[in-house]
Amino acid sequence: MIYLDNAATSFPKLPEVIKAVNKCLNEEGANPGRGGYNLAVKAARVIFNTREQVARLFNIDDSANIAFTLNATDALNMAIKGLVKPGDHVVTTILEHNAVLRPLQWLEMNLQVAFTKVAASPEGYIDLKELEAAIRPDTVLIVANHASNVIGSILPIADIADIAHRRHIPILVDAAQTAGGVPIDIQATGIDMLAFTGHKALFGLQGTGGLYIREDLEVMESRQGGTGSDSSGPQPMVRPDRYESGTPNTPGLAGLGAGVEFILKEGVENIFAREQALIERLMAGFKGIPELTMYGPAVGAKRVPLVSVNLAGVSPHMLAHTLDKAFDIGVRAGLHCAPGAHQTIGTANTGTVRFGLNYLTTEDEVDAAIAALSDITKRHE
Ligand code: ALA
Repeated sequence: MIYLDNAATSFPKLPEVIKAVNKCLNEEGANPGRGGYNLAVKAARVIFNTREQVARLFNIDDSANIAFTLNATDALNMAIKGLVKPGDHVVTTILEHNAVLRPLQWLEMNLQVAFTKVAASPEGYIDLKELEAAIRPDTVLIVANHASNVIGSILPIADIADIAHRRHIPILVDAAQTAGGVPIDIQATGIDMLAFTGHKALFGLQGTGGLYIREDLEVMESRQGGTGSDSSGPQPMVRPDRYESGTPNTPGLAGLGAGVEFILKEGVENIFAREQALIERLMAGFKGIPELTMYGPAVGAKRVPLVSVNLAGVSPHMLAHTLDKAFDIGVRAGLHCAPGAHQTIGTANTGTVRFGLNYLTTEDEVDAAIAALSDITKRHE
């Protein structure tokens, strides 16, 4: 089949990733940090190595400031609920995924937290002046996605971080769609918290992700429990133990380490350039189909390798169904868990069909998607 739903999760995983998971299950499968015998030490080393690789990828000084989580949603919940207190105010954008919006809505309903969503243009960009104007004296956090999972636009997170820091407010970046595909430099941008998932552009397994928290930023842990360290007293405050109670997903993290190693070897800049070329090729082909509406930045503008479309007279679900049944092409249809992004492009009722490419997508697969769309369009004429 032709898999073009990489914005939901990358598939297939790299052979290196599968090998590392297998190796962990076969040779390193003890409980890390819960024993001094050889196998437990090997398991702990797997996790340490992955933490170090992730730190290299994002230019994080001390890998202990990275906590592994279940996914980006888990990381975002931990960051938002761990920092925001009753009565506080948060600034965010209309483009956010429910992984940001729903924790904020929960805080609004239960802890009198207020939040302001900054609007976006149909191309998926926000006005930085509007963002700055939304900051109030009680604003304690700015949360923004690095790229929209519906529109594909990339937000200027370094500029947003500058605004936040001028006002002494921390910034949390949702890098679910960018980690591994778009350069992110924590030291250069001063981003205070970065939530990432392991199973998209990092090529890891589902059930892996993480949260970077600036060393001196106080964020409450989301759960307490066994950490394998300092068993006798209350929850240890030492990082990353504070944020990682419970047995971790060691095999998943072994795979994540191999995925990040691959990315470091290829170079994020090169990955971005290839993905940019692939999505431009797809969009240039789609442009030749007048019945097709493409959303987001114009062909040639920087974006993550996804594009949402609608074909006149065909519902997104029907289009995705036809792509699957007649052409063996897998894409995501409908609403993609970011209602404000859909409002922004006028697809709140119907949704879109989203094509999600990645570094491993081939030109032939892109061309097959263009040909399939042309064919379906002709059938509906
Ligand atoms: N958040 C993922 C997506 O955009 C699952 O599809």
